[in-house]
Order: sequence, then C-alpha cells, then structure tokens
Amino acid sequence: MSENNLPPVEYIPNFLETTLADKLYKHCQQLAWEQNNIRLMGKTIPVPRLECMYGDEGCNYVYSKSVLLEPLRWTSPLSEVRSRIESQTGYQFNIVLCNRYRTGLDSVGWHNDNEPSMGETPAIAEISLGQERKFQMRPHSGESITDFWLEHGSLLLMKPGCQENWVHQLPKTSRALKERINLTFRPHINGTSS
Ligand SMILES: O=C(O)CCC(=O)C(=O)O
Repeated sequence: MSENNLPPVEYIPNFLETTLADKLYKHCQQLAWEQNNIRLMGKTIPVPRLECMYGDEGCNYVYSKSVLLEPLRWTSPLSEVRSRIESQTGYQFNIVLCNRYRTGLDSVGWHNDNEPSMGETPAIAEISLGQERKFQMRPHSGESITDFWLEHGSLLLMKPGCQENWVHQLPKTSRALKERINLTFRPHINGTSS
C-alpha cells in the first residue's frame, strides 16, 4: 500500500481527445451488450448494468464465481485504444470488459478484481465515456474513502497493488444521470501478447 495511504492509481483526464472520445462512445453503444445475472445465496440476481467482453481468443473471464464472459473478437476501435493505452502505460492488456450504466441507478458495488486469470498483481486501465460518475476506492482494511470523478475520455490506471490492497466501487445515485460506458482493459494469462 502507498505510504500516504492514497491508492496507487494515475488519473489522466482527456486521455482521448473529445472528437475521438465521442466517436468511440458512439461505437461502444453498438457493442453486443448483455444483461448478466449472478447467483447469490441460492438466488439469481440481475447485475445492475449491462456488460460485454472483447479480447484475445481463449481469454475467458469469470467473476463472482457465477458470470462467465467469453471474449468476442476485438473491434478495430477497441483494438486501437488498447494499443494507445499500452504504449502510454507500458502495461499489456488482453481483454476489455465493458460496463454500460444506463442511469444513476446502475452501479457496481465494493469489490476488487482478483480473478486468477489476470495473473499476479495486474494493472487495470479504465476508459470512461459519456456521463461523468463518481468512482471510489478504499483500503481493504480501512474506512478512508478516496473519490474520483471519471470524465468523458479519461483514463484511470489502477497500478499493481490496487487489487491486492484496495477495493473500489461505482456507487448508485438517485440523481437523474445520463448513460456512461466504461471500458476496463485487463491482462489475461492466456493472452497472445502476455
Ligand atoms: O465503471 C467503473 O468505473 C468501474 C468498473 C469496475 O469496477 C469493474 O469493471 O470491475
């Protein structure tokens, strides 16, 4: 954990120029969105957002022990933004898990992304498109919350150490918000470039 007790992240607003972010947002609205469900205490619960995943062949991803995502083939715009993130951050990514928050009521609760398929101490890079939303992080064993406001076209890089020592969430809100799409680029042990 970092000494000042801030999460090891880097936030770059305007990582994508506005025209590129607008174009990518339009493209992402056409992706193969699905409503997934998780199994919790014998119940089937719809995930409060839409999801889809693109990536290298064979890079299946399971989360909450109940949702299996199989990668669809990279689209050119997703592949181009992946290359740009890789060259700017020095990390490599094999899949992109996409989240679509239709209103302020769509969300993701406190969690860390510690699926073994990402390998040890993964870095995860998030591109935000559309509505600005509050994203929060707190240490695994601690109360102090750090807020980030993720803007259209921004990049949030969660560096190695984040998933091991911190949890994060995108809280729901009753404020009337427009849609947001989030692209989370992740490594995978079966990836072609890992
Ligand atoms: O939408 C976000 O910014 C967070 C997404 C997230 O936490 C996840 O995909 O694990």
